Amino acid sequence: MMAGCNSTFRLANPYLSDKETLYHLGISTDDNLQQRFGDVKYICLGGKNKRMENFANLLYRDLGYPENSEVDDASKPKEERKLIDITGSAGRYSMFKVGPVLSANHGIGPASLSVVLHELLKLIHFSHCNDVSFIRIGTSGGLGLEPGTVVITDTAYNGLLQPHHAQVACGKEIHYPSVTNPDLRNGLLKCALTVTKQCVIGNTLSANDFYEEQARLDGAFCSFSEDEKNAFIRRAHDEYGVKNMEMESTCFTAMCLRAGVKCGVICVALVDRLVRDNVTGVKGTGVGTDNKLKEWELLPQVICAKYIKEN
Ligand code: R2B
Ligand code: URA
Repeated sequence: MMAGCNSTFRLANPYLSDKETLYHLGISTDDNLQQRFGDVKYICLGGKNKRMENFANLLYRDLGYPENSEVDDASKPKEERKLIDITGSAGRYSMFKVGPVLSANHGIGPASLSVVLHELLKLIHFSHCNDVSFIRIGTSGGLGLEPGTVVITDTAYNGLLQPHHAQVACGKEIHYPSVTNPDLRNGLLKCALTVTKQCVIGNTLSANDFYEEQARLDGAFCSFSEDEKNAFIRRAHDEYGVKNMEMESTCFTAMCLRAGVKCGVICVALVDRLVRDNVTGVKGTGVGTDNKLKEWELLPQVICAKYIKEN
């Protein structure tokens, strides 16, 4: 379990063999992993497959169409090559390789995220990568922030406002710390401030669901009053320094820390949860400016691409 700057990344699991299938990624150890992925330095993850495909295309252009990308036809002129989805027929996630970067989606919540993260960590283990950083670029609900504000996570708190990820294994719960890497988060902040003034570092509440655990009144069920909701969100903000809420950062940071890889989380806030529940800027909701969502979703991508280019 170590990943020093110049040492090859190794997972400590003694049960791993030399022959493994990364089932949900549609890859196995027979697929020339070291040759194809040994140069990977960044693994960028976000919820939606389309967003991560767009991010890969943005990066492909920004990095000047690097040769060590996985494309449809390397005999075509660079600008005409199309990035391919490496996960092929597995059908669960999408993943693209652009130079030293993998861009993949993780779906919604820790269950979906943890599956892809296990397999990505195994991928960099079998590929003998070194010095890999993991960055989540996502969306969130802000607390006391203008929609469109970028939040870079310091510590991730679970829905009970505890600063750890609770992993259940063999009927027992084990708590793992859930903090981002200080150098990575400060580097992301520095970069973000060159893109937008609306950017903060803060703690993130990472819930197991979008509705009740994020204290929304507008789910199919609601077990609390509006006063209880407001008191909870206020407490998270005032006592725990929570700036945003999403659904993956405790699991993400905890798994990265356990593996010994650097991690950062950069999310845009789509709604101020001190004001309302429903996400603003979405066509048809009548709240905020229609179609702002696309513009806001681009912010973490642009910042992350810039960070990668400059580091
Ligand atoms: C943010 O947005 C998703 C829910 O809409 C979830 O994946 C998250 O963390
Ligand atoms: N994603 C979340 O998990 N919560 C929000 O409020 C917005 C996006």
